[in-house]
Amino acid sequence: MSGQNNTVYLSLGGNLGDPEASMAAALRILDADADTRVAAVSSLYRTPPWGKLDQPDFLNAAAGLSTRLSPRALLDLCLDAERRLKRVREERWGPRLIDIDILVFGDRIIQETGLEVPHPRMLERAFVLAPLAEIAPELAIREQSVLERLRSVDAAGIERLPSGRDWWLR
Ligand code: A4P
Ligand code: MG
Repeated sequence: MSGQNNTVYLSLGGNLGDPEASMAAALRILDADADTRVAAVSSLYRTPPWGKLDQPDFLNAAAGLSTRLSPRALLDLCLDAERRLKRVREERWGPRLIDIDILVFGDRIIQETGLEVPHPRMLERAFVLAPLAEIAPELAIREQSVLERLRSVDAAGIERLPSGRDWWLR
């Protein structure tokens, strides 16, 4: 498919197995798609569990892509990458090997079954906003920049790891 190029931001996370390796593999799968290029990746962040508290800490990261895929085709690619990396989809907000969420897709607002963009819970989640602020601090979502939004949520316990931004290529 060859539509227009769009800038997309993703959130990646996991807290089972080797989340760094799973997230790196996922980004390489996306980058290998002929219509998609990984343009920016944040450092890795260690984050306390959100939602369901009695589970291990997560590793989280954000990525910026340039893609000609439609939102639905990109979602399918992400879900396919998750499946290939054997994510077990069990309890909501529970432990996982890898989770990929589409945060923002150009300036589109999408409210379909199985695809909501901007991601409805991203603005409440410091584990999403902290990595995203590293690569897109000025990105506006509902008329507020990611950095401003990050300053208004509880980011206690979130730690930026000294991974640099090339960890997914190693
Ligand atoms: N879906 C709809 N919109 C989207 C979108 N924008 N991007 C649909 C991706 N998927 C989207 O996804 C289930 C379905 O949502 C997909 O098949 C797709 O059709 P999901 O990720 O299992 O669940 P969810 O409903 O998206 O829930 P949500 O709010 O993303 O919560 P999760 O993913 O269950 O939460 N704590 C820390 N510190 N770090 C984390 O990464 N992650 C979770 C997982 C909980 N706590 C965490 C973390
Ligand atoms: Mg999710």
